[in-house]
Amino acid sequence: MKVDVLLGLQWGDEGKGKVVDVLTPKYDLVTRFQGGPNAGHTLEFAGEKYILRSIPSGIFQGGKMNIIGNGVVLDPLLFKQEAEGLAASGHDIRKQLCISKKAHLILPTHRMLDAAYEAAKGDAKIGTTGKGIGPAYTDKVSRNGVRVGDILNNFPEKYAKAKAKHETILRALNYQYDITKLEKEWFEAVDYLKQFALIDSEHVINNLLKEGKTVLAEGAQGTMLDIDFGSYPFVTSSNTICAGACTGLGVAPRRIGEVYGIFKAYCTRVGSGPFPTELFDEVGKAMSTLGHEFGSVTGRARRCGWLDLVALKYAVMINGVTQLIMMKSDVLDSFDTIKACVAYKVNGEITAEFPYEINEGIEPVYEEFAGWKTDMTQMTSEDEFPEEFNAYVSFIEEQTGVPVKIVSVGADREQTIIRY
Ligand code: 2SA
Ligand code: MG
Repeated sequence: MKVDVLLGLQWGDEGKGKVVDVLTPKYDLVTRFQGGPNAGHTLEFAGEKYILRSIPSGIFQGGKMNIIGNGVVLDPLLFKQEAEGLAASGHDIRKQLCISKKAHLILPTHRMLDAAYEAAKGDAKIGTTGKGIGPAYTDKVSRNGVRVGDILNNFPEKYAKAKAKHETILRALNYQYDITKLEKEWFEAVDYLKQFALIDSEHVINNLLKEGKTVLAEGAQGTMLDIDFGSYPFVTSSNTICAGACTGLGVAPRRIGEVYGIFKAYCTRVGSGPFPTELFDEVGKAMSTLGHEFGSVTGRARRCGWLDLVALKYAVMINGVTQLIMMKSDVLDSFDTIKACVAYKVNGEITAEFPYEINEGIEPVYEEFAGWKTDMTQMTSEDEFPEEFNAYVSFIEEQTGVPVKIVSVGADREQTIIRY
């Protein structure tokens, strides 16, 4: 069997959590392959709202197995809080969730380093989530990391060694901090982690595939935040693209099946960095208000703008997307006109190819569409879709060369329409 991959095609917050939750009934196993508690996947069903950060979104589906893969960076404390929160609402996940021994740990000092590096950047801040993601991946790549499997033996020694290195850097940056309380709670959380199955996940996943089981890999953040292909340096520190599922789980490229690409009918971005179609007017404000565009983890207001097809086509290419999933079109239900960026004007020249660098000089070139001006939130079939809406969707399909298979018209699990 194959691993199907579900990814965000924009700057994150496309609504991946909701879609994984809708798709999981089809899969035997749901996995996370990169990122960490910088993610905030929101799921709403049966009148309840849950936000997942490190735990895969398949956790609510009838006792299915979920795996946190080797490509993830895990903060035991935030993980414990997340798991305990779920337990308090009646979801004991201990039997369902396994964690790769090769996943790297986020130490308390990683969070301090994240803050210290951001402070040192002054005006050039990335606007990170402050969860220690960058420093944890830095240690992984520089071969100084501590892994989940390390908690099983000689852990205090390994921890002390890593911490000492961090302290040297923090001192050099003249960063003041006190982690006494945080460290104590963090160590309690490391103990808590031992209740879970800590596994060699690459073997488990490949064996399940051999047995004919189906696997879904759930991406976090989005393609435009990818460490290689995103708007560097305003990116996260992992490969958020499809290839990241291979390295972050230990599955071969030929094992990848469907690639579901999720995008919003418009665009949002949190944190700093270029955003060519960003709107600073009433239209942008309307998107923000109607779409409740605030970060699910940090609560930060998301910047809003029109759909950027230059970036979307790039994301489709890099990921080999086979099916598109359009989210939050209901936010545009009342708009008179809808726009989509089809090219950039760079120094007077028009290009439809995503450039090396996006800077302030870039001007989006728009195609305009008549708004559908219809409340679509109660629709249950594509037969009910207004003509204007179909025109917008068809245009996206033409531009990207990929069918839009699912349209989401509201936050609830039920408000999801599968097309043809
Ligand atoms: P980091 O913390 O090192 O990964 O930050 C680097 C950049 O990546 C962006 N980033 C995100 N952007 C959108 N959503 C993210 N997850 C949370 C969510 C965000 C939140 O899903 O709601 O709650 O604010 C996410 N994670 C990282 C970040 O803004 C930086 O630009
Ligand atoms: Mg999110």
